[in-house]
Amino acid sequence: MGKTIAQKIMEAHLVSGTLTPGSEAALRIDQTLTQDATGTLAYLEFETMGIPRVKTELSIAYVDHNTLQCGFENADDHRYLQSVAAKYGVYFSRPGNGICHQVHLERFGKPGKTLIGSDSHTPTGGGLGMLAFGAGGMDVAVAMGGGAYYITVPKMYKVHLTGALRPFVTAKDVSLALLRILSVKGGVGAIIEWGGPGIAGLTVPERATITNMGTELGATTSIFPSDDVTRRFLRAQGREADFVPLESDPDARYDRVIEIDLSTLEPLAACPHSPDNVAEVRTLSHVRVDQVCIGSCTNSSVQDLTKVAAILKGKTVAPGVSLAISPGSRQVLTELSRSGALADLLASGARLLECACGPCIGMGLSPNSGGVSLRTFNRNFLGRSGTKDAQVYLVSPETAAASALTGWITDPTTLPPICPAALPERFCTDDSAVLPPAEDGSQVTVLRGPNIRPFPQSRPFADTLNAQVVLKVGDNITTDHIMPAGAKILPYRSNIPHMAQFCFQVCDPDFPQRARDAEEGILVGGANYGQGSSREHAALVPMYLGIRCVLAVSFARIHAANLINAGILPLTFADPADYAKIAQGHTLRLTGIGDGMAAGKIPVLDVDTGEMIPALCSLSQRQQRILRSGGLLNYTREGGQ
Ligand code: MIC
Ligand code: SF4
Repeated sequence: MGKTIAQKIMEAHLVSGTLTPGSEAALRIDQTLTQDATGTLAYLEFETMGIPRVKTELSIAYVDHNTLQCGFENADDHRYLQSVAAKYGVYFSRPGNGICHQVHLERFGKPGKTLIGSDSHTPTGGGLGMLAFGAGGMDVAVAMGGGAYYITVPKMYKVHLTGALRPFVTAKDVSLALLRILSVKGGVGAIIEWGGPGIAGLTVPERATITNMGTELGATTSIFPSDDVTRRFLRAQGREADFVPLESDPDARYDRVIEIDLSTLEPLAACPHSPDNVAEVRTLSHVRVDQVCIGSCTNSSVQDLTKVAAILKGKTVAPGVSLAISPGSRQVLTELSRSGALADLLASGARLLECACGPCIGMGLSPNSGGVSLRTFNRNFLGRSGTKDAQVYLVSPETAAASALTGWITDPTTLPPICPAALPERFCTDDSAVLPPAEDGSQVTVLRGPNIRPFPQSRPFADTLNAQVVLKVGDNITTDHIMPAGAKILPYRSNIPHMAQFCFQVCDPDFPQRARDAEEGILVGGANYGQGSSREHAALVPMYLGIRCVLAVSFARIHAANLINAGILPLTFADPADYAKIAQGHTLRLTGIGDGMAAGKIPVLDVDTGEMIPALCSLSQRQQRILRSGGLLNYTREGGQ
């Protein structure tokens, strides 16, 4: 039988297991990336493994999230990352060099290779034909040490593109069109391969916008073939030698095929507060705009910002709008300044921000109270911007620029044609902001600031658990609900005790105290619990607060893995209707946990109602062993593979 692109790459990297969908496979990982907000924990975890040097082909530590430095914490973390990278054989991308996914695409990604990154948007590399997964920091630490990455083998979906995009309709609109079809849960358990004649007209940065936003579908990852377009991109980056062709076999089988005719698409927007709440931009023309932010790992390439500059050229931003632009990388900023596009952006009244995540993760630029913010980013979860009552819409750079000029949400297809500056045949490829590791790491001292606190200890599971439901939440709870980010909290990513006071702040500010008082607790959640970020803090902090089990209707992939790694038992309702039967404050009794994990079902008694609630756990043998040890770190220390 023919194979899909992902199946070919998985087969070439298979360490153990089989590629049957639903079974567990262990994959050899060629490259890893970390960013600073998740990287500190990943390297602390790596250090506990006692391995002198990383064993991957390439490991790189980026600094792009916590660059505001309002106190000593971030700067200390940067120093820690730089020193730990130098010691253990990891390249270090300095703050200001750009957003991890953008820089990795430009300078390091290679078709056919495997990549895991401690950031959920690592699938951006799929735009280049990489098999790239977002993962928790512990999984990245294990991969750096030469260990395999374990995945539940996904189903295969194909999106078949025909036709071509009309002017001012973009890759972002393609992503939003798919989110409208599939929703934020629709990609769970699947790898999405993009193909069909329509892909020939999409550049690598456009493909990367699409694979980046595949994360919002809950997909395991997304991937494009590696073709002439890929080769041209790599040539322009001075890396043609990294090109290998990759395509699926003509008789490859897919579990689902979705057809999209690009020529029928129009500009779309994701309305508050979910990326799948999609509407046509033309239907939103009554919405007045306060802020426009252009950038993030989704839409900050030279191509994106050159088009924005062409729309803004010779015009000025509406008086009621604050327009902020964060280029994705130093390369992007350099190219904009070379072509003159930067001058056009500045002349329009745009505010230029650092090449970093910035407003996307609430690091500055929070909107005004009740403000409407148009963002070219990938997430508009409640409160993520830093202003809880802000209304955040996700749009393309073209829609963002058109709206910045009028002060209202504006369909860019109503604009006159533009002539953006031509894209360079050869990009400026100055890697001086990427520091190579020390040749002899034993001479390097790791520098730790006072904000780096010891890692919380999880406990092995007993056979019975008797604990209170300390919080019950609904569907699509994101990791931004569980462990919010933003300028006030992000500096404490290496300080779990400090972060604990903000856990579930958006849902219930009393949760941390209640959980502490209960000593051991259970969380009850709806469908798609833990969607969004890969931050393992969303598992480690609840673990620190005594949470032993999460009983939900269903889980997002990376978060379920992070719960297991943290020693928290993820259970699903055998009958989703039982979700309604359990109330916050009830006591649940789980018995026969050891045998139950092996059998895939654990009986749960609601002590308050006397009712049995059958619960399921689909855990591989390795995951059962991890939970019995009380988490991945304990398991690895005990010699587990
Ligand atoms: C995000 O976009 O939510 C983040 C911030 O990049 C996270 C990582 C983190 O929480 O540090 C992600 O996507 O994984
Ligand atoms: Fe950074 Fe935003 Fe991309 Fe996350 S989604 S990596 S915060 S730019």
